[in-house]
Amino acid sequence: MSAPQELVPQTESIAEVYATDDASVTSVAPEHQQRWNNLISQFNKQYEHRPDFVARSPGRVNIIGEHIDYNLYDVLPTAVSVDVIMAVKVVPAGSSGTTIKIANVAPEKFPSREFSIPQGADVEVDPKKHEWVNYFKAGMLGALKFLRKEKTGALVPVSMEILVDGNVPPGGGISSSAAFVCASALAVMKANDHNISKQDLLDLAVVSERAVGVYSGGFLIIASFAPKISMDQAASIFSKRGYLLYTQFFPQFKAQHVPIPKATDEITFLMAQSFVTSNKAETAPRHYNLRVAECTLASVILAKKFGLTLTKDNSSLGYSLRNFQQELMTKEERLHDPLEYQIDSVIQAVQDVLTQEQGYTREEMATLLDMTVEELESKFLSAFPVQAERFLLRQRALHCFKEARRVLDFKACLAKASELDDKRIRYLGQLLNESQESCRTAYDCSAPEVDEICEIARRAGTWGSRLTGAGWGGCTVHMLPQGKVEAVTTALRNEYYLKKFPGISEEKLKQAMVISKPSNGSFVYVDP
Ligand code: NG1
Ligand code: MG
Repeated sequence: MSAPQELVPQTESIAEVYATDDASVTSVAPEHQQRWNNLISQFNKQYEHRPDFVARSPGRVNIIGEHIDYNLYDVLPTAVSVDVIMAVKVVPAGSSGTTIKIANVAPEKFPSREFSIPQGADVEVDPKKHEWVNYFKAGMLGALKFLRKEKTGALVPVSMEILVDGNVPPGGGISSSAAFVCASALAVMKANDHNISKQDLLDLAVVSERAVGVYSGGFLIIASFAPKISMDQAASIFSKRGYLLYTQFFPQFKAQHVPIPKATDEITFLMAQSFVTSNKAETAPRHYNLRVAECTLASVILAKKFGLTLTKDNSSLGYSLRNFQQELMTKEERLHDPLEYQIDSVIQAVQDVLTQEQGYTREEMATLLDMTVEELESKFLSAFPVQAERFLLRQRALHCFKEARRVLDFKACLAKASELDDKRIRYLGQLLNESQESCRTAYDCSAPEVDEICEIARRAGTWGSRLTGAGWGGCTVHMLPQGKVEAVTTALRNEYYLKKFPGISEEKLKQAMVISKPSNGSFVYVDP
């Protein structure tokens, strides 16, 4: 018998956990109790009274399904144990408006800030100024917009005193930004006495995070070009301890908790940073943005070749590979063929139609689409900066379809039994390794350092190792038996971190590797 895969109740409110609850349901992992206690006592010192509640949202790791969320294909992320916790005391708003005092447990890195919001005004976020409080402001902006829509009459947001502790390694594939924005939005909702549903928190957090895009030369370089509903926030909000979050975006957002069955040797996930980060503002036009554009162009060119008309969808530029799949299938096939078969058909379609290994120029794509180069550029290459001579449509589309298939295979394998035998575990590992190989070759989003980390880790005993997040450096994820954690982390320490960064501090090494079981999503802890 396999464990049930539960559909996530999207309208359910964010859980509220009470200080009096039994420790096993409080969701605060015992190993984090110290950090929570410290947050409360530091709050006491800073503001001279106790907080009313703590809002919390975790980072996330994508286990499999890379660079396919913006093609509206299903992904399998989960929340991790590192998170942002935010202690809050509500202060009735004064006549002059709302005042926010926000401090961090590490004030030398994240200095305290105080700002006011005049009555009826929006929170102002200046994305050109890189400031840690921008993430809070972004969450607050979304939350207040939401509250204004909900409430009749004028909204007078309460003032807040806040102390933050975040231990999600920043800038590295674990979505510290989503954790921060979700926790902030949740804190503002709770402070203003609104029990928000998971779905509403998701919708507003996705929009919020766009307020902290990365700007360069006056252009918004990175906002979320991911779907309008993003995997990052979904995983941070909806995840459940012990489960992966099977997240679907097409035709609309839906999520399901997929249990990880027992195995003889307990399955563990390890995240390891490469510490090579490309400057996203600089590289996005050649990396992330370009991939989004390539996939969109592949979708519309495929559709054109098959004489199909795509209806606009929820993806960043309105046309996704999932959308093409939908249109290519006959009604019969859509109804009766398992998704796996349907994906096999689109893979064949790409192989037949997008034959140019060397990629496509703007002129070639315009000809294929019966439009001028100017039209092509204004339609597909102007929403955000993209730099490329050639667009590798074949390779990108093949990666996406095959990765989408791997997600389904991974999920199906988890669902097959309540206990995973060796053969199945090895199969899951193989899917992860294939994902990495495809990211490296077809999608060209790995980095030599990432490949090296994966090789070292596999040699030391992981079942599967791959990049996670956007790539081009960044973070890796590994599936391994609990019994191999010591061997793998030691190998990475000696063969990667100490070798590549001699003199690396212990603190940095501690941040380098995070061992995590799939964890709970957002919740509010009341009366700590
Ligand atoms: P990271 O690099 O972890 O922020 C990004 C996207 C995801 C997804 C992955 C690639 C944002 C905020 N997140 O993740 O939605 O597309 O890349 O799978 O852009
Ligand atoms: Mg992010």
